[in-house]
Amino acid sequence: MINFSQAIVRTPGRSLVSGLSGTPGAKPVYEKALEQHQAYSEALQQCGLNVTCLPCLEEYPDSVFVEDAAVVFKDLAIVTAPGAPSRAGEVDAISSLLTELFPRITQISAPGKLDGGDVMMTEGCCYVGMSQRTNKNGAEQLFKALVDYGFAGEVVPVSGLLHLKTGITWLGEDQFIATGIHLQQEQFQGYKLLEVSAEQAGAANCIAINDKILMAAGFANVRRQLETLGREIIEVDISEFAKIDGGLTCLSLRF
Ligand code: CIR
Repeated sequence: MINFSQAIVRTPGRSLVSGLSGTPGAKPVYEKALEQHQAYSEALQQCGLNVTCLPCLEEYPDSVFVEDAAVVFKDLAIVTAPGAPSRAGEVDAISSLLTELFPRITQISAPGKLDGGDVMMTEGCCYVGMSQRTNKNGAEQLFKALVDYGFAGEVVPVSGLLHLKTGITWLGEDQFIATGIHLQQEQFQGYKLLEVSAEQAGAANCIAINDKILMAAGFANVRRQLETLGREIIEVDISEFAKIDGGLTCLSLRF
């Protein structure tokens, strides 16, 4: 079981419609995104989390994806160095809250680049995706920061998807849910992999919290498979965020 008690989210601004997207012309409908964001926060509360909601930042269209700006674990917050130039300033906007909440704080610095969406932490291992947004130097800085916490560090190739956790997420113990190249990667053989087809790839980004699993709405086949794990499944509609490549994990920091 993955135990958390707190989450941080950020209200989307109207500028969300100009968020970075791999799909040309994809534009979230702002009012719908606001409703979905509210429902997402409520789902986190339903999982037992106390949710802190930060105000929107119109100058950063992608700032609703708070997961990319920091990695948090126990008493440590690591402020990242987002790989997209338009997102670089998001880290300053979250640092002061992190300083209040976490006794230890550190920062990934140039030439390191790291998006939180590329960081998947399991019980003893911190996997970092080598996506377009994250580089080896960024991963090494993160591994160094986590050494005191007993984590092994491993880099994982990412291809065809935005971040590592777009394609694979940890559901606790020896269970992952994955799609695409992650199904074949050597690192994950020997674990239980719940297989998601390329057509359903949006379902590979789940959040296991306490005794529940949050999944993106609209993937009935994957839901049936998840149900076999014996945990309560909560579906959350994030269609507006998915238009600009956002998944469930990227909308919050959980600790
Ligand atoms: C971006 O391209 O940066 C945003 N439009 C989506 C970020 C999604 N973040 C994540 O998966 N961790």
